[in-house]
Amino acid sequence: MRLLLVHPSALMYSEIFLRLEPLGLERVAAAARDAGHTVRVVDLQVLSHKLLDRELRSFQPEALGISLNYLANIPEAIEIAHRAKAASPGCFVFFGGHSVSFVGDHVLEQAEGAVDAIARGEGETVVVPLLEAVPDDAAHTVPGVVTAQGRGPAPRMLESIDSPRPARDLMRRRNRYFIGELDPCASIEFTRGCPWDCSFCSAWTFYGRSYRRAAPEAAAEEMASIREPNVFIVDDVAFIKPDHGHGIAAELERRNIRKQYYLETRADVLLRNEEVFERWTRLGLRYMFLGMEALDADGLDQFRKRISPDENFKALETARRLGISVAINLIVDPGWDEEQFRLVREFAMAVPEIVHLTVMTPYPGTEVWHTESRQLTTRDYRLFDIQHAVVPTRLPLEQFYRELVRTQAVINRKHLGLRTAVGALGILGRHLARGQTNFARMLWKFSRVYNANRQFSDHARPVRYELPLPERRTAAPGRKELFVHTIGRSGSRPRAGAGAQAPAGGGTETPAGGGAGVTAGAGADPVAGGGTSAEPAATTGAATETAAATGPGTGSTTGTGAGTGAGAGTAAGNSTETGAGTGSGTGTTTGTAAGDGTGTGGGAAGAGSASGQ
Ligand code: B12
Ligand code: SF4
Repeated sequence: MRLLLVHPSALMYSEIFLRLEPLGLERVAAAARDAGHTVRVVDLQVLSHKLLDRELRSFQPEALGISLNYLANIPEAIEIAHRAKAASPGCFVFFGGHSVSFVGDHVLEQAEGAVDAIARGEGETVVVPLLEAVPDDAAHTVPGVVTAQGRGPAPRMLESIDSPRPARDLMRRRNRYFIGELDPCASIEFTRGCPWDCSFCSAWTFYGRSYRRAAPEAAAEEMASIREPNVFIVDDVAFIKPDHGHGIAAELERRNIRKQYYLETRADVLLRNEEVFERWTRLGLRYMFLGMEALDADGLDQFRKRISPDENFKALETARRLGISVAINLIVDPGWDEEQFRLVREFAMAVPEIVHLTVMTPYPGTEVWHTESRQLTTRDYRLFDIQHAVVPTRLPLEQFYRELVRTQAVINRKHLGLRTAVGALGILGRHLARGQTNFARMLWKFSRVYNANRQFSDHARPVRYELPLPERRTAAPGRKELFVHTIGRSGSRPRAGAGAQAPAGGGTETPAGGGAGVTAGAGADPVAGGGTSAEPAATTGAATETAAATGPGTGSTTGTGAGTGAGAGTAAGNSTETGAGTGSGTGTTTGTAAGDGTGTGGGAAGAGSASGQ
């Protein structure tokens, strides 16, 4: 089949700081191509809508797949779907990706027939069965697929993220992908999923709280195949498991691969695994993004970051010592007043790091989507880009944006101040000499992109496509209700011996176990690989939460195991938590740990269970 895959245009942020290759779409493209389909990709971050229209006419795709990791791109994608149907009425149009997986039914309705199917969850496992089902009009029977006729079984997860390798060769104008001064820049994935459970984030809910790792040899082979001198590591939290970080480093050293790297991680992971990061600086690690989110303990607790301000600040010192440039993210609450903005400006000026601000936004698929008590002031998809306020602001909206932009401008001036500008000129010269203009454009674009009037007037645009309304809850919904992937990998059965415990509520959690399971055979713990660990579950709170899993399952990446696991704990707050899991099966590369929890106040009660293979 002729398949055209499209990534929508860049959003606000990407106009200025970064624009990166759509790795997920490239992997979907690779899976389809490996199965014999003829595949083309158009990335509208770097190519024009005109070119897309030409491609629709000349390639005459039989199927069109659009990537929707970002809610804000949904209106654009629906419009492309309408254009595609007009250009070739027989073309089967489907959407896939992170965000659309949470609002699939709704988007189908809004598209009024222009979209035939939504593929929820990971694209590599769904694309081929979906294309095969199209001629028989059986798309609605495929796992993960939702159509107007009905929905297939739960989406399937990849056995191993080692393959398919992204079809980078299908991308045009790769030189336009960059992040800051890493220009041009490719992307790579070492791990998939996040074991934490921050309340504002959907990274963990999408993958059902699972966590998978690429084999170090496969990761290094892929790195060797990348032409760009700079690489962005897309993992939500890089180097959670030190053995994995060291393993890939060793393979890169063996192959003598040197590039410059940018990654995202957590402060506690940096502190715990400093030696891994130190080793990576020798391989070229230059930049790091730390989602600090809040400066105070209350804010961190509210987001369930499970970290303390002290750890955050210590991590900054560690990064400075290692010579890694850090960008920090802070979440701006729409309830902030002038004083709170002033405090952030003061902080931003006092530290050498780059400070990014994002506006607290309840997203479908997150806990805050259900629990945020403030009503949405808009349901315009385009404003859900974490640069706009979508719940009431304490300051008048216009003034809120003025404070936000003023704060961003102060931070920006700090980095484009005289000293930095002189430094930047050197970098600029080198980039321009190689014909790379992304970094140069970034330097001039700030005031056009970050503009209070522009942001305010965005709210007055006519709205055609709107988000569904959240179902209001008084307590956080059960975890599994939020998950896109719930049953583990393809054809999986309940996993051996994992009394997996989903951390919830305040307190400390000490999971330990040996059933076959999460990546390296840990019973349940999201962060430690070897079967035992102690992981702080939250920074404050009186609750204590314990979990234990036992079982004779082997924990290696290829082992088999069977066993039973049980976790039980009591929380001294308002909660009790118990977990139990039984099962048998084969542990391959990963397992899925999932816990049910409904919480009241500072705690949670629920059944921890684990599924996988
Ligand atoms: C890397 C990343 C980026 C990169 C690269 C983006 C790009 N061009 O692809 C950068 C840094 C640029 C970025 C920017 C932003 N990001 Co971002 N990003 C991520 C991150 C960490 C990983 C994405 C990734 O590459 N994963 C690896 C690949 C292999 O997986 P994947 O892309 O999800 O693709 C798989 C499936 O989604 C699916 N799939 C994807 N496309 C398609 C298409 C079809 C047809 C099908 C069938 C399937 C399918 O199959 C793929 C393979 O399994 C995710 C978090 C996460 N874990 O998903 C956040 C995430 C997607 N980003 C988020 C946000 C908010 C943003 C920003 C808006 C704000 C910001 N944080 O700066 C900007 C705007 C981006 C833009 N479009 O302009 C949110 C999305 C929220 C939402 N509901 O809209 C996420 C979920 C993070 C979070 N904590 O909540 N991001
Ligand atoms: S640690 Fe990061 S990726 Fe993981 S749940 Fe929290 S915010 Fe999301």
